[in-house]
Amino acid sequence: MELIKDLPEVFEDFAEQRKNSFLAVKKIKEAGKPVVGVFCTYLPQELPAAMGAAVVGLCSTSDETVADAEKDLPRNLCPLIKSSYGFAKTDKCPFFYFSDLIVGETTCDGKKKMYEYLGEFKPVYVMQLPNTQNEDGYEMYRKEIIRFKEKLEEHFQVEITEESIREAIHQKNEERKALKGLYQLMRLDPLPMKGSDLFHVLYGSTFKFDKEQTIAELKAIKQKVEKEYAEGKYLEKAPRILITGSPIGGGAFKVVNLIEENGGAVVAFENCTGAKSTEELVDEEEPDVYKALAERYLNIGCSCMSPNPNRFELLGKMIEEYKADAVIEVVLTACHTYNVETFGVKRFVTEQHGIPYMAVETDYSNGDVGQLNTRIAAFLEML
Ligand code: BJ8
Repeated sequence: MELIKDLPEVFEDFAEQRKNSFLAVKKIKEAGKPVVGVFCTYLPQELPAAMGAAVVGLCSTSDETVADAEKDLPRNLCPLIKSSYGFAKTDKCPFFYFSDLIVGETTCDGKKKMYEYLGEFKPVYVMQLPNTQNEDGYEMYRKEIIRFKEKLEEHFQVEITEESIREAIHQKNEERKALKGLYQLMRLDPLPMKGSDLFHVLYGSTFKFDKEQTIAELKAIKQKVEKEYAEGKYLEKAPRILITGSPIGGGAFKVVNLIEENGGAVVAFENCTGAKSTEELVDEEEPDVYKALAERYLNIGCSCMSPNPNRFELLGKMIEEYKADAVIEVVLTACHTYNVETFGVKRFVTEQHGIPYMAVETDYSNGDVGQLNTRIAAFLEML
């Protein structure tokens, strides 16, 4: 595939992709294709994909409906949870509206309790996610994955064959490789593109429904970036910042913008939407397809796991690979698991890797932009 548009325009298109997909999802519905709404990286998307469903991410990232949510939910709750609930309650999100089934997982306490109320607006199915990555946990999640497959079969009156799951695994792996191929360009120093542009592509691609085309597009973007780099188009040298923590699309993305506005270069995203959801492939050689899915998905190093060694392993690997000068952790307000983990992450980053670390707690509003700006500017100045 050859990219007709220039890179800035391509990045702009991806930044608008979520909104642009509203119409696409309507068309998918009209064509009689099922739509499955999902919340979390732990969900094996290969299963709905294997029955030909479109999978849409529902984690709402704006504070537009937070006030509506706060009429029912506590104010002191993670904005991602309030926003998700608010969009469902007010029916303002087309992805919620068109979802035939919404699937959540028992990740953090706030989210799993919110799903109980969400079930009053929409058909909701909850996967029981173990909180520990040990032998029993993998076996339990394997069973949960089979239970989820059976739920899909019953709900949509379809049969999901093992062959179709294998095909979906292969396609998802190809998508992961294409995403990884693109973000790994950020190992280069000086950088070939802005971290914010990269993020828009990573985030925007989750709202593209034609996966073959998306894979081809991602590969084409990579080629174009590489070509321009070889021709001498790259960014000026700047302190290289690695982002970790809670998911950061939408309202919380202000942190990335502030880092770049203050002269920092965001080189990598360890959190969901970045490497956490992409780095590891599903083993296509494993004879037991459900075991392969359980091992890949339960391995994700989210702070809802206790202990959570895989997060530290990935983070350490990325600090080295992307030659990070510092780590900034973004914690969504009232996200207790990530917040508690900042203590361990700080020690890991500063003591084991010898680079500075800062955690910022924020929500989807713009109320703290001034204060964040001051802190980020001071942090970058110190580097
Ligand atoms: S795998 S990061 S998408 S749970 S909702 S834990 S921010 S208090 S989103 Fe997540 Fe899956 Fe983990 Fe990724 Fe905190 Fe808010 Fe909970 Fe959250």
